[in-house]
Amino acid sequence: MNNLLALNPITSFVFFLVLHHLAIAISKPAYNPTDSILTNCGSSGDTPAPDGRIWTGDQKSKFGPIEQSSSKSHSASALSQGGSVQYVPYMTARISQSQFTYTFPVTAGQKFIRLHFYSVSYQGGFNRFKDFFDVKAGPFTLLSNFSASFYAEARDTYSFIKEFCFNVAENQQLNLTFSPSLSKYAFINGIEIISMPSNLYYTPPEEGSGLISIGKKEKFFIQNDTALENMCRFNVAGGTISPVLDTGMYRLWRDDVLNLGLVNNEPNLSLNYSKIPNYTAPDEVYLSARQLGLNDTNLTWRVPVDQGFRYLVRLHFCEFVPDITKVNERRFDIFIDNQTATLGFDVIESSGGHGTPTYNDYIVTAGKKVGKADDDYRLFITLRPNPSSIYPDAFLNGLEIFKLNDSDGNLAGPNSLVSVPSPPATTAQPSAPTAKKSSTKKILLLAIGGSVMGLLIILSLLGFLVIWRIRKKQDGHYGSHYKSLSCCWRLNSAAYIGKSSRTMASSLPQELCRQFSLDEIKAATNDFHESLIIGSGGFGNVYRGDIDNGAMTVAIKRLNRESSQGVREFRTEIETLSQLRHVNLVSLIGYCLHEGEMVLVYDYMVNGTLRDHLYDKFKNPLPWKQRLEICTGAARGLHYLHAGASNTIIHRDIKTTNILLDENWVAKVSDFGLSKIGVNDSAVSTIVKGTWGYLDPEYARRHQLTEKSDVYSFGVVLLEVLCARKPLNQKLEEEQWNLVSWARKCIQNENIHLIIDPHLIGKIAPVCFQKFVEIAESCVREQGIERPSMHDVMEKLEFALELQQTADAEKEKMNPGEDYVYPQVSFHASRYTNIVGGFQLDSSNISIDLDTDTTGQTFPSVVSSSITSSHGFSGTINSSRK
Ligand SMILES: *[C@@H]1O[C@H](CO)[C@@H](O)[C@H](O)[C@H]1NC(C)=O
Ligand SMILES: *[C@@H]1O[C@H](CO)[C@@H](O)[C@H](O)[C@H]1NC(C)=O
Ligand SMILES: *[C@@H]1O[C@H](CO)[C@@H](O)[C@H](O)[C@H]1NC(C)=O
Ligand SMILES: *[C@@H]1O[C@H](CO)[C@@H](O)[C@H](O)[C@H]1NC(C)=O
Ligand SMILES: *[C@@H]1O[C@H](CO)[C@@H](O)[C@H](O)[C@H]1NC(C)=O
Ligand SMILES: *[C@@H]1O[C@H](CO)[C@@H](O)[C@H](O)[C@H]1NC(C)=O
Ligand SMILES: *[C@@H]1O[C@H](CO)[C@@H](O)[C@H](O)[C@H]1NC(C)=O
Ligand SMILES: *[C@@H]1O[C@H](CO)[C@@H](O)[C@H](O)[C@H]1NC(C)=O
Ligand SMILES: *[C@@H]1O[C@H](CO)[C@@H](O)[C@H](O)[C@H]1NC(C)=O
Ligand SMILES: *[C@H]1O[C@@H](CO)[C@H](O)[C@@H](O)[C@@H]1NC(C)=O
Repeated sequence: MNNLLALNPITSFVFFLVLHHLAIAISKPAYNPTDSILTNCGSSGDTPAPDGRIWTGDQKSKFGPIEQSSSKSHSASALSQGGSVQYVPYMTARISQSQFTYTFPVTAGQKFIRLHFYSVSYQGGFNRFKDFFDVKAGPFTLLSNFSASFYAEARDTYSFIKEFCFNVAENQQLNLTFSPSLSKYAFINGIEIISMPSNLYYTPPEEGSGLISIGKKEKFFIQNDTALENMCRFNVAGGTISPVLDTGMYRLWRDDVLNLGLVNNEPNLSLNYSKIPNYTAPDEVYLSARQLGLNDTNLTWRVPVDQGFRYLVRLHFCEFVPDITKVNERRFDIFIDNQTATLGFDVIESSGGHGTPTYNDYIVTAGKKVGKADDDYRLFITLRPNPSSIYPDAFLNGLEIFKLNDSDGNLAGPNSLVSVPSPPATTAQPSAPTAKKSSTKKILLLAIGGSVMGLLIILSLLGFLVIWRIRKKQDGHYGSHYKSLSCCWRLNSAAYIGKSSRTMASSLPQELCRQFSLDEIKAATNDFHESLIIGSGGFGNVYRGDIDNGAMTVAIKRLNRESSQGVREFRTEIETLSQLRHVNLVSLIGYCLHEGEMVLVYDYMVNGTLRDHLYDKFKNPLPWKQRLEICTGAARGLHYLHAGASNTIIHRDIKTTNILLDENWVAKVSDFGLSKIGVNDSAVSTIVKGTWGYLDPEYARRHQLTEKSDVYSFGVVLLEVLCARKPLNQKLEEEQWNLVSWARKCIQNENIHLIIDPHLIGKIAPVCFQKFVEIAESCVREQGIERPSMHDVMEKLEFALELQQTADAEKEKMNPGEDYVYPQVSFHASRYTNIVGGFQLDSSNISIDLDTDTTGQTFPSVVSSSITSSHGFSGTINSSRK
């Protein structure tokens, strides 16, 4: 377990927690699907997802797609990656303005079909909100006149999964056809087909079976001629269960997030599956329940559904409370859609015993098909104590709801109607997901999803890492296979950038994220020639170099020999870093480890550092909107490091020279994770690392590193972008040396508008200015606890950008083509009473990059500083330049 121990303590701890769940899932899922097809649409080759499953690209694949007309469908990459959406299968899509069909040669039987969508704009001019299409599977219409963008927008999300159940008869193929509406387009990011045990959701035809049909006498049978669509799947009161931890079918069980009743669980009880098969639901579903609170009269779940359809409602129960072992102790009534479903239900009576899981199925027709359909129809599931019960109580462990096809084979409900946010994204520039303020339809299901998704992704990433490490240990072949696979990620990201110079990459797949020889590196950098140095920092010099006979330009970072740690740690670290993929992170291509040289090879960023475009260098000043876009992008990258990656990564050295810009001016955070490589690990707790001027005062004081230290540094970046000033400039009056103290003072005095970059005067919409200053101010607060999370910063910046775009669009509408000027307004600080300047630093070992003179160069390693300050920074620094 050396690999595990090499990770930081927090991660190891979380690993430990997750491990024991995973061990069960890995060793022996209760069900093993015969078909398991994962298609990564618009992509080629095999790519692993964070949960360890391998997605296969649809290019040159045996499954299609088959085009109907001569105009072919495209493989396109998403133009943005918001929040913590997974790379696979979401970053590429199959996209087309004409019909295309996938044909899957599957075995006979009942299957899950999961369609994965990521609704953003795509390469090739496929803009968001321009998609409208039908999806058909055999005789069934799964989606009709469907717009993934509108659907996502109405649910405040970007990525979502539509899950269907479908029976494939003997010798039948499964055809999935995507047909765009006239002059619109259809797209799909991922298709998942997984077998399910027979009659898990379908009804066996035997006598005596058949489902209760609410309000009707006859029993109902879900037969092979029926298709289902999942509407919700809750692990009631138990937290989200990620697909890897399901019983083998990769179903996602969400937390029901109901603020009602009492939560009860018995995690160590061993269950007796004598009533239902053990693959029905994970044990966790049956070992947690929501029961009536003291003053509650009932438990009610309201699930949004489409009116007029028939639904299968499955309620999962298991009596696990130790004191309740007999019939009649907890007896309750069940109502569905305000109609009586079962009166006097008793779980022990029905299941046959304590600790024995069971479920009840009901068929209900939601509402009546009268006149206009209700856009916001909710199915009510209500449990109420039965008067004959010893304890007046009711409880539920799990809930699943499926929609059944109508008599025309249709499953599609009306589309979500929301207004398109203005202005629509029409630029060729990558326009990233922006914050949404209002949606006409707040949906329980996805409102829940949003809050849980992050955790889920972290969980599945962790799971993936664990699986990967375990498998690597057990099976060397898998390990090396994986390594070559992880290179595909790199391939995808090259495709994403979509420039001819980069697409070269596709001709050398296995060799990316690779190990370079020292000779190769020397050849690329002309033996580390000074003229090729493009930057330098605490870790060493950065060179520009051409590799593969000039086919590709890269940035080569040569780490200082003396600052580096052991070879094994270095390698472990690199493996971790090379798995971090995000549009707003600089990609690590490979490394070289030879004769004590440690070298990292990165994508080369044509437009250099953000700082280069702010001051000192004579370049065209960046327009305000572009600065906002860059800040938003950098915030996304940083948020991904904090929350979206396999474990929390604190950057520790956020500054404008570590935010790089590619040829499309997309911001890329660089140098993440290097703080771990660059210093001896044992010293981490005693040596404060960072860059002077960006350093979190709380961290400097207490030596406690948290994500909030990055937030502070990011706040400094925001101020730098707004004011085009260095964080520290001792050429100014003493009061102004430290940008943060000075800016805070100006904010307090409501004259921050007087110190902004002169190039920006008249260019910032007042509402946007207000928001931006508010964000920056909150980031650089004294106490970490008062600062927002990177997630909040990201969302607020997206909002600020939207405010600016809306204001610009209005100005443009009033005076097309003409220049416009915004009035200059001051920031109102009245709401910010806790703005105080100055802080104290004890004498401590501080190792910092001293970001000083006008060349933009930084000087490494300042050791032993003793600083006391009550107003901004002052004091003594015993610096030693190397
Ligand atoms: C599930 O039950 C089957 C038999 O019904 C058994 O063979 C299998 O080991 C069980 N799986 C788990 C994970 O308990
Ligand atoms: C439904 O299909 C499954 C597998 O495809 C088969 O085992 C089962 O017998 C079928 N049921 C009926 C009633 O035909
Ligand atoms: C598809 O949906 C859009 C928006 O909901 C609507 O304007 C359009 O008329 C619909 N088209 C069809 C063919 O139903
Ligand atoms: C599926 O598509 C293939 C190829 O287009 C066709 O031959 C086959 O008949 C289709 N199967 C079904 C069930 O529609
Ligand atoms: C469950 O078992 C674990 C150890 O196996 C123990 O630490 C934990 O306290 C137990 N939980 C309960 C609620 O008994
Ligand atoms: C329940 O109701 C009683 C009496 O009305 C009240 O005193 C008590 O605070 C309530 N408990 C809760 C948890 O609301
Ligand atoms: C369920 O409880 C809520 C609040 O306790 C109450 O308003 C509602 O009328 C109850 N519904 C039923 C069907 O008892
Ligand atoms: C069910 O009852 C609730 C109030 O108890 C109501 O809001 C809802 O509209 C009812 N649903 C139907 C289908 O009548
Ligand atoms: C499980 O439940 C069945 C039926 O109630 C019972 O016959 C069996 O003994 C139980 N098994 C265990 C291990 O308790
Ligand atoms: C789906 O619904 C069932 C009943 O629920 C019907 O019997 C099927 O005919 C229907 N399937 C199609 C393709 O219409």
